[in-house]
Amino acid sequence: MKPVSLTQYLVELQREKGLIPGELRLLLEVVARACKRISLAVSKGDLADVIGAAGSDNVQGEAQQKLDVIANETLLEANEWGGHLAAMASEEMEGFYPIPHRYPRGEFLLLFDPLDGSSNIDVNVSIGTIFSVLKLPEGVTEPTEENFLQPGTQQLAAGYAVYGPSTLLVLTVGDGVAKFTLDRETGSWTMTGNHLRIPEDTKEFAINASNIRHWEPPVRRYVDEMLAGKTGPRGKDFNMRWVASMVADVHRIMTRGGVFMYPRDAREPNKPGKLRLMYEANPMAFLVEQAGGAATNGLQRMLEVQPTQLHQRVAVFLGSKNEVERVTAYHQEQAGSAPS
Ligand code: P6P
Repeated sequence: MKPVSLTQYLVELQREKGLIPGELRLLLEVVARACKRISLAVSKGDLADVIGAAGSDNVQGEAQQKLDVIANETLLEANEWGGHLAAMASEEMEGFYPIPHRYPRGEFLLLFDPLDGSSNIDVNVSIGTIFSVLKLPEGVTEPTEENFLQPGTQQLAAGYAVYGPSTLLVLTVGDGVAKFTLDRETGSWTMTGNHLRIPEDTKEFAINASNIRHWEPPVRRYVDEMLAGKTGPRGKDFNMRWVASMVADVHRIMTRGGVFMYPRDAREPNKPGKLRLMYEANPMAFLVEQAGGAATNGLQRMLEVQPTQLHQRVAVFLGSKNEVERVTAYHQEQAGSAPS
C-alpha cells in the first residue's frame, strides 16, 4: 500500500473531514518541518558544536544546553513569518513572543517545549519537542499573555517529536492520534500508525523513585501496592521504567500502555510539581485522552485545570485509564473529595 505522508493525512483531515482549517494544516506542517531540522541538529551530536551548556539559564533557572537554544530558535524562525500565528510561547523564554509586525498575523497561538529532556543530550538518550496549539480569543488584535491562559480542553492540536533510534512525530487534532516516522532518505514524515490506543490496564509504571521519601501519602500508597506485587493488594507484579525524558516515557505509554507520574513532593511544597502545564502536561494529556488514556493532576482532569501563569507547574499522572483513575481516587480520598 502506498505510504501516507503527513501532508496527505492533514489534507484529508482538512478536505475530507473538514476537521481543520487550512491555516492549522499549514501550522502543523511548519512545526513538523522545524522538528525535522531539530532532529538533524540532535543527530550530529559531538560531530557539531551542539553538545554541552549554552552558558545561559532559562526562565526556569535551569542551565540551557546549546541544543535547547538551537531548538527554540528553529521553532521561532520557522513559524514567525508564515502568517498563521498571532504569538508563540516557549519554556525557554520568559515572556511570550508576539509575531513581529513586519509579518502578517494569524489566529493561532503556538506553545512548545523545544527540547524536553535535555539533561539526556550528552548521554545520547532520547529527547523530544512538545507542542500545543490554541486559538487567539475572538476580537483580540494585540495578543497578551492572558490569551494563552486557556484550559487544555481548548487545544486545537497537540503533538510531540521524539528524537530516538528513529525520529517520530505523534500528533492529534482531536480525531485520534497519528504517528509518523521521519524517512531520512526522502526527508518526509511517513505515517506508521493511526488511532493509537493505550491499554486501560498495565503492569508498568514510570516515576523517579529516588524521591520516594518526599512523596505524599496517596502516591506512596499507590506505588507501595504495586511494589508488593502478586502477593500484595494488586495481585500482580509490576515493572518500572524511568527515562527522565517525558517524551520518551510518554511515547512508551502511547505504544504499550503504562502510567507516568511526576507528583508534587515535599522538597518544595509550594511547587505543585516539576512539569509545566501549558506546554508539557496539557499537550500530553490531550494526546493520551485521544488514545483512550487519562491524565490528571492527582485531583482533577488535567485538561480542565484553569491556568493562571504561562510557566506554571503541575503534578502529572497520565496513561492507562484504570491506573490513573486509581491513583487519582487515592488523592481524592485523602483530600476528602468524592471521586469526580
Ligand atoms: P527528574 C526533563 O528534565 C523533565 O522535564 C522531563 O522530561 C522528565 O520527565 C523529568 O524532567 C525528569 O525529572 O527529576 O527525574 O530528573
